[in-house]
Amino acid sequence: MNQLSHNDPKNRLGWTDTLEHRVTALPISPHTIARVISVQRGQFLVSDGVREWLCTPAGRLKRAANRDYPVTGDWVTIEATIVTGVIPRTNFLSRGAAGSRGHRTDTALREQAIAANIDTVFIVCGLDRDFNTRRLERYLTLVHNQGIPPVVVLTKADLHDDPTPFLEEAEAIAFGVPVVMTSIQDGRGKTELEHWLEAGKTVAMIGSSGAGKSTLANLLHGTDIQATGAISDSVGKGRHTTTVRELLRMPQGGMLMDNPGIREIAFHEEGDGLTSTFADIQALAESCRFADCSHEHEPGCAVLHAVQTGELSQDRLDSYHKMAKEMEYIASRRTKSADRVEKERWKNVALHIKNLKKRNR
Ligand SMILES: Nc1nc2c(ncn2[C@@H]2O[C@H](COP(=O)(O)OP(=O)(O)OP(=O)(O)O)[C@@H](O)[C@H]2O)c(=O)[nH]1
Ligand SMILES: [Zn+2]
Repeated sequence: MNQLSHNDPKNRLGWTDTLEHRVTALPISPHTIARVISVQRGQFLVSDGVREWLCTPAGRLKRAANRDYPVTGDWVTIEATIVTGVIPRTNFLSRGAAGSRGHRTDTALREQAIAANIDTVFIVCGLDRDFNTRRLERYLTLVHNQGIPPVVVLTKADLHDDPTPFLEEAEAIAFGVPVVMTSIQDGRGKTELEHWLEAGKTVAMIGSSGAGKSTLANLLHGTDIQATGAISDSVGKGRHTTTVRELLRMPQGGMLMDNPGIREIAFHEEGDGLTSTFADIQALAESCRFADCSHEHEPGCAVLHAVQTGELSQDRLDSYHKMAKEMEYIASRRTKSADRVEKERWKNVALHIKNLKKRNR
């Protein structure tokens, strides 16, 4: 089996042994592999570790289901300036088919990949008005659901004489997920975060606008690699505060991803993210009288009891219920569309049998 060549320029972009092995199983030449740095209006900016160039997708990919269309972070096969295929992804961040939420959809619900091949997600949260534990919970659930390990990054720590209470509050929610405080003023947190950016690693950032993602990228890179809100505004770029290169090569050896699509991800998975984010409620629920207790009105509910005694905050329970409902809704939509697909299939089988009978008559 092919071993990873140490002077392969692709290594600088996060190419690994695992990918090398995956590719040796495919009928393609390894010379035509590059990584997608950004996607814009049907064009891909790709890099092979030496140079960057623009490509367009092969017709086959355009017709393919959303799932197979290349996204930022993908490793792709290329012929000249045509992207011919996507190398199987290690993982991907996704959302349900865009715009279908709350509307009638004629096609079955599809997962739409937004970014691929990510080792860690930095959940970026500013220690200003942006700090919101409910939103942090949502982000944690979201990232857990996608099966990618998160790290919580609390930016703008310099805005407080003692930011420790925020750290403690975040840690209480994050249940074992690392929480790191940073500041562009004094550079704290940088060394701790660098560990996730080692050679071969790709980190994606998620967080609201103004949370400090671009500033964090600059802090970690050591130079102004990403335009921050303030800088963009001064050159009149207005609200478009993030530049087009979505995958940045970092001096630590890894790659950092700042992709606008990731910011818009909606919940799409029922998964077990709810369980990992609300481990405290899950633990209490084991003492509920009914195994399928919804913790809303049932007698003998240990969760409601914990709210009464003050052990659990009403806010946290509300947040849990809200998220559970959202996931239930998405799961039911998924089941419905699966039912529809199944019905279609049987209709076709029935037609086929009818035709066979006709022919044999
Ligand atoms: N005091 C302080 N301000 C910060 C820090 N990090 C970011 N900011 C400020 O917060 C604002 C938003 O930061 P950005 O890095 O542009 O935020 P962003 O998440 O990239 O925003 P979008 O590009 O809109 O998604 C800017 O005015 C920054 O100067 C920090 O560590 N300390
Ligand atoms: Zn209960």
